[in-house]
Amino acid sequence: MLERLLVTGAAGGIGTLLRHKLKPLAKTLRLSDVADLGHAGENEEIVPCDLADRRAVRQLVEGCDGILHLGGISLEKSFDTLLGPNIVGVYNLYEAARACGSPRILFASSNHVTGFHEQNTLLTADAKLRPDGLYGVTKCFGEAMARMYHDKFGQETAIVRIGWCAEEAQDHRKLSIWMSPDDFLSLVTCVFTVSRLGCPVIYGVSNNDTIWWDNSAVSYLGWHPKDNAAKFRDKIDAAMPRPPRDACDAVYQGGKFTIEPIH
Ligand code: NAI
Ligand code: 15L
Repeated sequence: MLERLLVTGAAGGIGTLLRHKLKPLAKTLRLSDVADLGHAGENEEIVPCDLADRRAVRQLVEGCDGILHLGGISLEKSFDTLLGPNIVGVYNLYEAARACGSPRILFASSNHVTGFHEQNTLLTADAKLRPDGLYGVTKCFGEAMARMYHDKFGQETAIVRIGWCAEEAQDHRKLSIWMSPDDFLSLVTCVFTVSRLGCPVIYGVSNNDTIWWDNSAVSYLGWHPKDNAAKFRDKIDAAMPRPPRDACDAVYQGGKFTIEPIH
């Protein structure tokens, strides 16, 4: 069991889904965000922090032996909006970790680092980066930081390219990229308990019927996602037509992110 697990971006969508489920992993959960996190529950500490504030991040990381890094901008936005949380913030986090004994990190990367690959391509961990926007480019930066700090300093990071983590898949593309909160929780557990992690790329996806990503390189983690988005297929078919075969949502893994302008 970890002594103190830091969760950045804890007030966000995934942080809210996982907040209570993470409790068995650590004696103390240190929850951080710029947004309101409510009151600290049992075994919780609330530490507000802007990831772009280097000194504050250094203090935030002090005393933590694991970091679940969810914080940042999670959608396509202007470069100026992304710069603080997703670029400066990631540098601040890795430098703070280096100064604080290199606690293991799970970095929430995204399927948008490879969003311009077509949906009929099966990607392995060493697939070429093909970001579908500036948001994806910032996640490529985060992945590169993780790799460099591993090669230079031995810092361990699980680079998790999350598909869509939510209670439900709501459209046809998400049937292929959905990861249930329970499957993410079991991945987080594997990442923070496996004896040697290294710096692997892991596709964050459940055991769905249609699969675009191959996780065979990380079988040593012992992660076996159990849920399957197929249970949402009838509801989605009833709610909307399938996208036309030449629509971005049906061609590219990144879907509509591929047609976002530079904001
Ligand atoms: P979210 O947008 O709901 O939550 C992100 C949190 O980060 C927010 O609560 C926000 O206040 C916080 N944040 C933003 N700027 C900050 C700053 N400067 N300092 C401190 N905190 C800041 O995102 P969500 O959906 O919970 O995703 C979590 C992470 O996983 C994100 O990094 C996202 O890019 C990544 N991800 C999520 C996916 C999903 O399915 N939800 C898919 C792929 C990647
Ligand atoms: C992401 O990276 C986003 O954070 C999430 O909100 C979804 O848009 C997801 O990708 C997706 O690809 O649907």
